[in-house]
Amino acid sequence: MKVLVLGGDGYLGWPTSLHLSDAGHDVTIADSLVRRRIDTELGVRSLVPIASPDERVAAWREVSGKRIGWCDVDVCDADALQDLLATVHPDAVIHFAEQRSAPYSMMNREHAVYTQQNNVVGTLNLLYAIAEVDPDIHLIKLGSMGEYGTPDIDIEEGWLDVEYRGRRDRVLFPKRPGSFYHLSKVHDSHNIEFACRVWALRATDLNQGVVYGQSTAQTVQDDRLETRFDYDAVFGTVLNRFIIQAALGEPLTVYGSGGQVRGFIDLRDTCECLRLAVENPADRGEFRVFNQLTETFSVAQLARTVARVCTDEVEIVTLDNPRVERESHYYNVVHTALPALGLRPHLLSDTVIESLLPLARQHAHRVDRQALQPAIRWTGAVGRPLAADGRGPQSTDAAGR
Ligand code: NAD
Ligand code: USQ
Repeated sequence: MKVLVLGGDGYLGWPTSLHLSDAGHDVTIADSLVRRRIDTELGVRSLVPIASPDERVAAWREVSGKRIGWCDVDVCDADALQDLLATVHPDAVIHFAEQRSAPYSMMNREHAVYTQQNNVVGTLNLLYAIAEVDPDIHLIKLGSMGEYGTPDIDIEEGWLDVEYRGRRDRVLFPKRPGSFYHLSKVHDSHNIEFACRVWALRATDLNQGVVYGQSTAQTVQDDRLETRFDYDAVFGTVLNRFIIQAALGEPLTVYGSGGQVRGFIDLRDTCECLRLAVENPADRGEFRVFNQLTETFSVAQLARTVARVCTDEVEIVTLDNPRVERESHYYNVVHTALPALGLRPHLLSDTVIESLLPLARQHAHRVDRQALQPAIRWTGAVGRPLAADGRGPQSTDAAGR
């Protein structure tokens, strides 16, 4: 199949593109490279060095003999996006191209506005482009488990059957997200559902949990095929951060009591879920939602697991929680749709954690240890004047620290 991957230069987009290409699909990547510019803004860099786009596709061609197309397109540029869709005319579009850090979106007003503008406008542009070019194109959109928040009832896959005062209906699952970033995903989901209902588009919304890991069968074939690995407190996600902190001899930073439970998924399974979604499209008019996670853990449980597996002495510190979130709550998520399509998950094991420790030690010299500490508080920017350096990704100043 012909697949267009928006955001294909990112942590997930690049290994997914390789996985799809390896599986025989014809892949084109579009990315504005804004994520690389945000590294400059924050004064950090991926723990593992990443090659330039040209080097990446050339390396893949050398290693596999397969071609991946590449273009520099901002999804917020509606005309450029529609031209791209008309030129490539894909069977499926995978949309990874969003600002994806919750702390970044909570830095101040400008970062909240940038996040919602980039994400909501980009997705709206994509819905219009699909409707104009070919409504048969299958949209596969990366959503987030954090859209649901932590309700006191089971979390269904996107939809909820309700009975109220003797009548029944099927409604979108009520959402209570925990950051302006996660809210942008909720707005996207509503816009996509509307476009499926009104224009009969076909869409799959993948409400994914927190991803961990760095290597896939394709990325290990050449250094130039490696994907990014974020360790800093703005873009680094919790399990990746704990593993890197343990490898560097730094304390593992548990926010609050650590009783927060989240869904998790191995990077290799993310790539496979995307392949399954591409090869099993939604029907015309269907807004299909999959909860894309394989296991749930509390943050404290993950810290203890990483500390046990790391042979060196590891300290776990409990920090005053910079976020506003429940630290003790019910959490039970339905996630049967992807296994029903054939997903055979890689569950978190000591071997997975052990395999990442040497990688982190190998690149330890690239780490700015101060960037490991959380500096963005959910309540921090409210009622205070904006920092002069907090202008968003075009700025090259260190923001928020
Ligand atoms: P990432 O930041 O590494 O990659 C996103 C890519 O999209 C970057 O290469 C960036 O340059 C590009 N991009 C952003 N805005 C763009 C725009 N306007 N036009 C063109 N390109 C643009 O993020 P990731 O971790 O690979 O996440 C990809 C998607 O998966 C995001 O939508 C994210 O919300 C979702 N997700 C990620 C995780 C996770 O744990 N990493 C978990 C659940 C969901
Ligand atoms: N946490 C710590 N210590 C840390 C970092 C995080 O205790 O050093 C805690 C946070 O307080 C939170 C949990 O770990 O309770 C998860 O935080 P995270 O930064 O790993 O994940 P989150 O901010 O939710 O965002 C990440 C991705 C985002 C994706 C989301 C999936 O950045 O793109 O949407 O995971 S989910 O969490 O399921 O919504």
